[in-house]
Amino acid sequence: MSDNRRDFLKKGTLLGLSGLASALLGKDKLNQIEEVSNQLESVAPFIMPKLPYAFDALEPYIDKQTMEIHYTKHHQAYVNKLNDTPSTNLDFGVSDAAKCKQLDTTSSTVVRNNLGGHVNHSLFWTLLKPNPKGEPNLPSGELNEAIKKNFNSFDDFKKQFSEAATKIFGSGWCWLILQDGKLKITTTPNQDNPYMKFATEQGTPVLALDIWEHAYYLKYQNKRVDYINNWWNIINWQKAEELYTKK
Ligand code: MN3
Repeated sequence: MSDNRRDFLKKGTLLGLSGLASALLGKDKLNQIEEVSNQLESVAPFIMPKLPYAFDALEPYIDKQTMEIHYTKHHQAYVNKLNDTPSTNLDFGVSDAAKCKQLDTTSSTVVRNNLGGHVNHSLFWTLLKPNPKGEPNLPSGELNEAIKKNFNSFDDFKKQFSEAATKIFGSGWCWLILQDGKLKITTTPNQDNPYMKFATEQGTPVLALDIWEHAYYLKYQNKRVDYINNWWNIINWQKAEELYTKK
């Protein structure tokens, strides 16, 4: 949901509540409620996105317990931490992804890690989709053409992406990004992402793969390669295509 739409809905809800409160409590109470709601909005501007499927929907590739902990504990913690961090010096009138572009090397590490964590996971969830029968899962359309143009073939792309993801030392993310009209594979450490100015490669993410151990350890333990190989079955190529064609 866009920030504008989210704001609109939030304000709509508050107006509805205010109207009810006004009828029940009178105008003074209404003003108090408005004041409290404005304060709430200013201290808690980051919101968890709804997971677009059930925790067990990505089985057998990503198990239910991993998904539940990943979403309700890890992602929620990034959002909570962000909302608990005062005075972030961010311009809040833009999307969360655009807020990442405002960061520089002098920015607070807490904001960098948790804003990155929030944006990366929000993207990651939408780039996954259930495939319980293990049907072939390949890109199509413009994105497929661009992959072939930039990497020779889908198989070459898959190999290069998997290698880059396998080689990440410690925790990080593997990305397919669009940079000056070209597709590129890149990685970031920790919760950095290619929106950030100080990333090795900057661009618009088209695919995102979480390589933190919390994303796979319960099911795969040290076998990161198996997690990566299985991830190809549950990529939401339709969403990737959307990100690519939006450019
Ligand atoms: Mn994660």
